Amino acid sequence: DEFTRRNLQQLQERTLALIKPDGIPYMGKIIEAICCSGLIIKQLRMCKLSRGQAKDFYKAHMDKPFFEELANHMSSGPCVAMELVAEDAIAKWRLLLGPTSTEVARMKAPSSIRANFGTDSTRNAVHGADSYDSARREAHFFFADRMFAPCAKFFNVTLGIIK
Ligand code: IDP
Repeated sequence: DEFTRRNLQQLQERTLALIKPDGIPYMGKIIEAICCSGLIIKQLRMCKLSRGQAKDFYKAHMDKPFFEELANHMSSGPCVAMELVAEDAIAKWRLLLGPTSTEVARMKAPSSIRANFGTDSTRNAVHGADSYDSARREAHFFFADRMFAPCAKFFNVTLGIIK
């Protein structure tokens, strides 16, 4: 019935997580924090974004004063993209990563990933989709070729450059 369907859907909510170039030195600790929090890594892929791809990923911020700096940062080194699955995965991952600004994160969420591994407002170690629609768009951005990969049966770990 509808109730069961909704619950099953919620149990399997998916989100997109990204370790940004400045977070790469801490990727082991970040992945450990993800695994300890009850989020399941369904897919994981390391890639280096071009400047164009970084701008496309963050196109919602095109008009912001920090857009160029953000695109430069996101294309300055490799990223690790992960598709995470859990009940309430979107909210769970946003809570674990913490507020956007590292300074605010250190004050308000001292145990968050950004508080621990961020540097400033741009270099804040990780990204998380903030809604169902952005989760879907961003998962497609990094895993377009694997959107219908079976869950739980096998886990896809790919090392490569997205085309
Ligand atoms: P979020 O990553 O916490 O969702 P958004 O407002 O969506 O925050 O911003 C996207 C990214 O743009 C941030 O993660 C950060 O890297 C960068 N950014 C956001 N606000 C600022 C700012 O005021 N100065 C510099 N960079 C910023």
